[in-house]
Amino acid sequence: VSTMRGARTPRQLALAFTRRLLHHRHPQQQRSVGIIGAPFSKGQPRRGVDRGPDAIRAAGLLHGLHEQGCAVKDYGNLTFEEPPDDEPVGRVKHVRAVGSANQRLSEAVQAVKLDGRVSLMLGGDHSLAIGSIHGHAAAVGQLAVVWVDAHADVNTPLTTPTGNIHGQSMSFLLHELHSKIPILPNFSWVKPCVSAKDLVYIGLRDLDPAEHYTLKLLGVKLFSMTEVDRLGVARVMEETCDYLCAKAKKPIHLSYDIDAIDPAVTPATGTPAVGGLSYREGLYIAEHLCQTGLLSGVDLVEVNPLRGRTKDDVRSTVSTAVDLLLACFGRLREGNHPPDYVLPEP
Ligand SMILES: [Mn+2]
Repeated sequence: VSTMRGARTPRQLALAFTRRLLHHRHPQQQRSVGIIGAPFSKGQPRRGVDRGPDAIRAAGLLHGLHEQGCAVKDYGNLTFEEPPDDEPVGRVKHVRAVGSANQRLSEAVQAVKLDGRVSLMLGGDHSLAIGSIHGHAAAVGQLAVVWVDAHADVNTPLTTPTGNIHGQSMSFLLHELHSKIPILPNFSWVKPCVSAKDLVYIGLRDLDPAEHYTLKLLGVKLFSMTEVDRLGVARVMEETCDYLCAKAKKPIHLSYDIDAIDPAVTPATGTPAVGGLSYREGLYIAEHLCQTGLLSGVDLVEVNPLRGRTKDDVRSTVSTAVDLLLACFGRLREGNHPPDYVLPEP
């Protein structure tokens, strides 16, 4: 083989050089993805969000990931038990169901991480971020969390105006809020695992007073839609990554709520809020985080195929979710090619 190498013609050498150059411009390290479906809806009152995982698969997620050179393993959908007598605790609804579902999810995410893959959790409602982030942190240690959402989901069980746990997920995960969280059935396994300084919010526009107070009190970095308007999404992402990587490069967990995108594009979701990210801004966030090479866990939640008024509403929501995920795992709008691509010679 070594003599063959030495015998390469100038033309072959030039081609090999061009190929290396192309690879340099298109870094496409093989990405290994582990998909977990979490068809769970008890963190909020609307039925249908449990159909998210299968709708996203049916829209071609796995095919798309394969096409762009990812190694994909689908771990299938989790099944969840319905605890009997799941009465509200204080104002908080379905506590036991949410607690046990997230414990199961945490274990599933840990298994995917131990297999050496980027975990991709398809929800389901956003209460599932509790188990997903908990499991991710249990497997890899300290995380940076990028939470892309119209809402901050940081009410505590004592401040929640609705009792829905999908609006409280982050409160269970933050070290700084530990003393504000009451003891709840089926939640004893949850240990806070995220520091306020390792969290960035993008896309906020619908916060409760207690949530706004909490974020200011803890000094959480946030880019509301006002900052997205003022700075532009490119600067927002640059500042996000500078901030999170200031001290050390930690693995990044991206928790993407589809309602971060404007409901004109993604209407099939439970709590839409006008004035959201455009399709292009949404994609840019995913592309930028992919290119850090630090994405280690991803959630895509709150796609609810029963919430659209028309078939097109649902189609647009689900296909946007797929596009966001493909961008998370290497798809570029400029185009892609397989790493071993060779131009045919006449
Ligand atoms: Mn959310």
